[in-house]
Formats: sequence, C-alpha cells, structure tokens
Amino acid sequence: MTLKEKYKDYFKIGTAVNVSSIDTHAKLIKEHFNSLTCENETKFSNLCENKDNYNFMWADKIVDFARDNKIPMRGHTFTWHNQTPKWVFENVDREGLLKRLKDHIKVVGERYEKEFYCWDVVNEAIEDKGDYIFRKSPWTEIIGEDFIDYAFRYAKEILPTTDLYYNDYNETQSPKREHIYKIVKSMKERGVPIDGVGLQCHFNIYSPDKDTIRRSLELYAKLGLKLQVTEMDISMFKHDDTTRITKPSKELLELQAKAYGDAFEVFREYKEVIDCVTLWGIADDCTWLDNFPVENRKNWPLLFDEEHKPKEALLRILDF
Ligand code: 9MR
Repeated sequence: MTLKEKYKDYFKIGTAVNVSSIDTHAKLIKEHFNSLTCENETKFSNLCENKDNYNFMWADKIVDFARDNKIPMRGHTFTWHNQTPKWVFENVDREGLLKRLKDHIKVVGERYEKEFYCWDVVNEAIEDKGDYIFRKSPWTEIIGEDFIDYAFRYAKEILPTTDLYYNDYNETQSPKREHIYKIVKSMKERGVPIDGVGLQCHFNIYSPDKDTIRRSLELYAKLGLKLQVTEMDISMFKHDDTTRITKPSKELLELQAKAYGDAFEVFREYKEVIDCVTLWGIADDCTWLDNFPVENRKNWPLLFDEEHKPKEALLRILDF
C-alpha cells in the first residue's frame, strides 16, 4: 500500500523535491506522493539573482516532471527574509518595493498558474520569541508590517483560483503559536485574501508531543481556513546537539517511528481541515538536516532510509 493511496480519504501526501531528486528518487516520488514542492528552485534568489534576469531553467525542469506525472505542485515562496536577492531591497522606497513584489508575483505566479494549486505567499514573517510579533526584515523596514497584506492582495488579484498560504515554523511553540493565530485571524477579519496556514512541522524525536500537536491544530482549526503540514521531518537530535553518530540505533528509529505515528494520528483527527501533509524530502540520503543547524552531522529524519527502503516510521503511519 502506498502513502497516497492509504491517505486518499484524508489528505494529499506531499514531498519536497530538487533538480537531482526528481531523477534519483523518481520511483518513490511517483509511487507515494500526490503533491510536490520545490525545495529551493522557486525561491526569489534561485529564480532571479540579478535584477530583471529571471532564470526558470531549474524550476521548469521540476514543473515538467510534475506535469508529466500528473502531480500537482505547491509554490514556495513569494516573500521571505531569506533567499531573496540583494537587489530587491536596494535603491528603493515603499512604493518601489511594493511594485517589485507585485511584479515578481505576476511573473512567477502566472508562469506556473496551471500547475501550482497553492502558494506560500509569505514565509516566516513572525518572530520566534520576544516582545514584538513581526520579524524585522528589509520587507518590514522598507514597506512596513503591512507588506504581508499587500502580498496576499496582489497574489489574489493575479492568481484568483490559487490557494494562498501563510507558512511558518515553530508553529507548535508558545507564544509564537498564539502570535500566528492572532495575525492570521486579524487578516481574515480585515478581508485580506488568505486561504490557509502552512505548518512546517520540523520536529525532532523528543518534541513536540502528541498533546502539543493536538492543541496547536485545535487552535489553528478555529481560524476556519485550510491547514497544510508543509515541511515535515523528524530529526534524530535535539536542535543543536553536536553529537555525531554513524548510524541510528534501533532505539532512535523506534522513537522516531513513535513520533511520526503520533503526529499522523493527530493529523488524521483533523482531516476535515488538513488539505495536504508534505514531508521535507523523500529519503535519508538527501536532507537539509545533514548540515543544519550543525554542519556535517548526518541525520535520518525521513520515511525512507538511505537505500530508499521503508523505515519503521513509514510502516507506523501506514498502520491504522
Ligand atoms: O531545504 C532548504 C535548504 O536546502 C536551503 O539551504 C535552506 C536555505 O535557507 O532552505 C531550506 O528550506 C527551508 C524552507 O524553504 C523554509 N523553511 C525552512 C526550510 C529549512 O531551512
């Protein structure tokens, strides 16, 4: 039984891909997943490092693969404080930057309008801790905090039938969780065209626990919008633990299977609001966590092992 078949009455099962993995992991992608996200290729800096000079070669390669295999895609991401080229913020005032933002959404959004069923319009604009809610970035410095509202309004005007998401991480932690809820609720009340909230779910085997995940989904579900899990992986390590191991022990693999099993059990409880659950990669031979936040710390956060074989975690989420 494949993931997408097993979950067909619940939600789509997605994965993040890159230009290499669509070749090296093609078999697993086609078998198990019915939603794809470009890991980097549709970010601003990957598409347009130099002003007025878009290069769609890599993104197109992935979109062609998705189209050939009839797999819908989610767009990631129009605005972010990271991976945005320097020129965007240079020699520009509020009006000028708003125009650059709108032009970017138009060029990229329209190009992939047929293939992309949703977009992360704004990524990670809320602070993790502290006294203020919005993350300070060139977007807020030059435009102001309302850059978020503008991004959604432009996106809706350009892509009226695409679902528009606000996407963030540490989404189960307080007070960030409440801050995300509050900002999105206020956007909705003010008529800002937002369709959903993306919960990244970069977890580790120790946290968050099932109750915390459930409480978070309960809160977000109250927004009356769609929810998506957008970047899930479950690290074998506490965040910046510098321990390095060559192979995960049976105990670690079991803890991971339990963590995946618990999370998916809660996701299934919220199938009415969850539209898609995306994993941030396919198999353990290709994960951003091998180098973040600790350089050269091999990690095994996904559902298939380095040889592309099913892990205990996969079996656990298929067993219900
Ligand atoms: O997985 C991505 C990695 O290859 C890039 O180097 C990194 C650069 O910031 O971005 C990673 O993806 C991020 C995603 O776009 C947004 N949420 C956090 C993800 C992991 O950092």
